[in-house]
Amino acid sequence: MKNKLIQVANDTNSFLKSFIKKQKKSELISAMQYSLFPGGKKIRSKILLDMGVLLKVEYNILIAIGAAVECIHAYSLIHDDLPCMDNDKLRRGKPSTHIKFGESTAVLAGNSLLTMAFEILISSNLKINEKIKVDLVKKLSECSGHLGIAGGQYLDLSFEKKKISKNRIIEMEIKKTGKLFSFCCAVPAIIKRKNSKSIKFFENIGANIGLLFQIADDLIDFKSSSIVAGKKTGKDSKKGKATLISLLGYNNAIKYSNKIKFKIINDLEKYGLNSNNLKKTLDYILTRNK
Ligand code: GRG
Repeated sequence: MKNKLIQVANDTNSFLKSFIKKQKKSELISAMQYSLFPGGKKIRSKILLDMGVLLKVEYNILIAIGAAVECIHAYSLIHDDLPCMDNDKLRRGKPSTHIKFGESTAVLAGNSLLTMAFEILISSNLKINEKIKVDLVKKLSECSGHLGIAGGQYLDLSFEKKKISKNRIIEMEIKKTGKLFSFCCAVPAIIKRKNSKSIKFFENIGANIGLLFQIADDLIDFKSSSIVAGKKTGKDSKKGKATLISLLGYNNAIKYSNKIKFKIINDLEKYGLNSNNLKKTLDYILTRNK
């Protein structure tokens, strides 16, 4: 599984490097590249490819769309680390983008990565029909905005140092982290022009994968060392973050994540052996240490 993830990360990075190379140069490019590579597991691209196997979508198309997703993800990490958000100085084992380039450059590099994601989706490099591109742009903007990542981040910050119910924490985590995974899972169904019920089915699987991913991320913050994780750990409890671990406790959070994993596997049962890659990725998500 690790080799496949490395392959996907390399292919996604190659796509991004050649996409950037074809553009005119600007002063922001260094900060944008710094937050895209090296580092970053590119796990969202991997999920996209695993889901693509279920509906038999071409690899190169999925790599290009994964590259767009990774631009949004990199943008969200740059902004997440800013002093006005989580104020983190270390990311992927190196200084956060605003530490390296200054706050204003980091904000602008983040904004530019957001728009680059949409440039990729509508570019001629992506060999799919225009109507599908519009549907992808619509879905990705929905997942990134106030009903998705940005809205989830708002909730995350506003929940600090408050007693928050399980359902509200789940809502926050599904928006903040799950929505980008929902997009990845919906992509193959959008490309294959499936109906809205089927797209919703895949989005729901993505939301659960995102929830699983966020619980694993919180477990890393809880138990791992900063050196291994490549970012500061132990900060959730210091900041009074509302997480499923702070609410349920360590062991119950693990039990809950296994329940979600079982639900995802159950949902994918009809795809038989074709869902094996995804199952291995889920195991990786739960056992990873960074
Ligand atoms: C609207 C895109 C957008 C952003 C503005 C700052 C913000 C609002 C949202 C932050 C969302 C966020 C940082 C969610 C956390 C998700 C998460 C667990 C990130 C870690 O992802 P990994 O482990 O990181 O995949 P790597 O380093 O492997 O890429």
